[in-house]
Amino acid sequence: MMQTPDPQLQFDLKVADEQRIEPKDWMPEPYRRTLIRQISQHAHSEIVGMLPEGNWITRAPSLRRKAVLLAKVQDEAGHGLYLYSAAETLGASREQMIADLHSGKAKYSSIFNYPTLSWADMGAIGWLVDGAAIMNQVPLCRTSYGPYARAMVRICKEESFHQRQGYEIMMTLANGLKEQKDMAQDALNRWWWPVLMMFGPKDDESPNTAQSMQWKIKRFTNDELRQKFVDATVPQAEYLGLTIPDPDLKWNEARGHYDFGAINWDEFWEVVKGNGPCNRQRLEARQKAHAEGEWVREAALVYAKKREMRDER
Ligand code: FAQ
Repeated sequence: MMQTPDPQLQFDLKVADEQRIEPKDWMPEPYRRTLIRQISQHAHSEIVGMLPEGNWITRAPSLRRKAVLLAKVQDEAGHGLYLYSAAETLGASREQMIADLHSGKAKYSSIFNYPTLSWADMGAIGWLVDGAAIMNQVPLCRTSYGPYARAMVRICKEESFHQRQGYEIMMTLANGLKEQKDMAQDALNRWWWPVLMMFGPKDDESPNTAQSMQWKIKRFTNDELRQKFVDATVPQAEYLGLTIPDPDLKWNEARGHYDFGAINWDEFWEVVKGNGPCNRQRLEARQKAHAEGEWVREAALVYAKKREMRDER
């Protein structure tokens, strides 16, 4: 690669050459800000995303299901922590990121503002929400910022286990009693459209996509990933014998893709603005957990000081 004293040119050449940008490299300020925004919102999504499923840990129908769900929710906590650490390498402080989540300033994924009403929702979340997350996150393993790309490799491996465990719940319900199959269908009916919204606004209404694609932070646009998800998921629903709640869903031979119906973008923006069915409840749960964890943070600080004093001696 050409060596140049111009840092902007050096950065552009590195990105063009598929090299990773590392924390100590020079980077344009808007690139840093975009990454902090996306990575911290991604971290918040993992942490808030523990709540809808955490709601079912005590009510899982068997010991095996409980152990699996517990492991999944713990993985999500881990993902949040790697992602906060990745954002910290860009100069963001953990305290500030968390304060922004708690004040409602920072966004997190719209999907986690919907309620989990039945056990079948654990199946639908694993199958569809984790399925959508993988579709979006596998390309992020090749994102241009090194620490984010490396965090995504492990996260994607765990997400694929999450997706399989959800699909397995759906298979059990879909092949069970009529009541169980109805529960699975009801969960699919309620989660399908919010899951399509997870990919973000349509490309022509997505202010960040063009620049993020140019910087190779994003590798596909929101609409491209949404289409890939629909194409991959329709045969999975057919295998389950369940019906996707979209009368306009139809294979388009000429495009080689499924056509699908219109997404309710008014609903999406309402949820993003804080007016979804569970936004308030989710934020309150996080604020409460943070306040109740105060003593842990205090104890950790005192302990770190003690060790420092001991090491000085
Ligand atoms: N919800 O210009 P764009 C998981 C905002 S998976 C809320 O298109 P961008 C795993 C967007 O921030 C879920 N807000 O933005 C799990 C922007 O506002 P801002 C998390 C949304 O960044 C599974 C504005 O709309 N995954 O947690 C949403 O280029 C099961 C305009 O949008 C990630 O975060 C939305 N759905 O593209 C855990 C993946 N969509 O920030 C537990 C990484 C858009 O300018 C259980 N993130 N907005 O104020 C990304 O790939 C991107 O950030 C997108 C949005 C694709 C989400």
